[in-house]
Amino acid sequence: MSNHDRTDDLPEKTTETNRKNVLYLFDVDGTLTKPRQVISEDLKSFLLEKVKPKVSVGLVSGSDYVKIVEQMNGVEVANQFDYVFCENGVVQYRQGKLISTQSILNYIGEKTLQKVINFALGYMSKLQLPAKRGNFVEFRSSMINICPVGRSCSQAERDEFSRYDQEHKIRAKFVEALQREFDSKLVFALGGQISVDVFPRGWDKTYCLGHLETENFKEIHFFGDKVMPGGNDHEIFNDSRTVGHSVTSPDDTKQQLKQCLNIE
Ligand code: M1P
Repeated sequence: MSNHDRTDDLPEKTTETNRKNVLYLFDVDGTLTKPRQVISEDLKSFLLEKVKPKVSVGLVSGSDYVKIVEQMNGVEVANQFDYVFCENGVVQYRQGKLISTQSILNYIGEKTLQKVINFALGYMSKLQLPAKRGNFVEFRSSMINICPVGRSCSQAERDEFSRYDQEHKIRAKFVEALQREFDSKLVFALGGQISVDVFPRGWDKTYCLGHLETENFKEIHFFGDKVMPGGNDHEIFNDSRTVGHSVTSPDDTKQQLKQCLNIE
């Protein structure tokens, strides 16, 4: 599915492929990899050997650089993408070099930051879940990631929380409580499977599009799985500067790429 319907002037398929004027931008978790897992050898080769010769390629994720590199199975692979936008593009890398970064701490200040962290820890302390582990608040350059099960959970505990969350709407209710407590300068978005990302309004994935303004792409295609309202791909998927493609898994991403670029 694509957001083509809302933008009749933008083609769903890339008609004239050209590395210089077409960019394909990919979310990572759920789009190129299973949540927090490493990209498959098959999809990696497909992207770098079949897609990249036709169009420029970039990554945009809520995760930080270290995690993106891990999920691309190493820095050599990550560096082959023309753009690596970490933390929604607030932290930007090209060919392994840090190009720009911003700080949520400078932006909102220590006092507000602590209010958010204290409220979140208080709220989470009252939750009874199938499991609770460690690292409930992860501080990043551009965002705070809050995780009720704790980011140090195992893969099995992550999957268990995800199922429990789908049934009991733990994170959705948490987001509502955060939104009631804090003003609209902050956004609370469902991160991936187990967490909530907190960042200043405007620092969602559309942030990276600002970095691309001077690159003069004729088309920017975005592929993501969390395109529903409240999902962290929603804004960029619906942005008028992109042709959005909604995918359901890494396999679906590959199928859609084959169609868009007429690759066998
Ligand atoms: O998909 C990107 C998200 O990946 C992680 O989410 P989770 O651990 O909840 O699956 C986090 O890094 C999150 O910040 C990020 O948006």
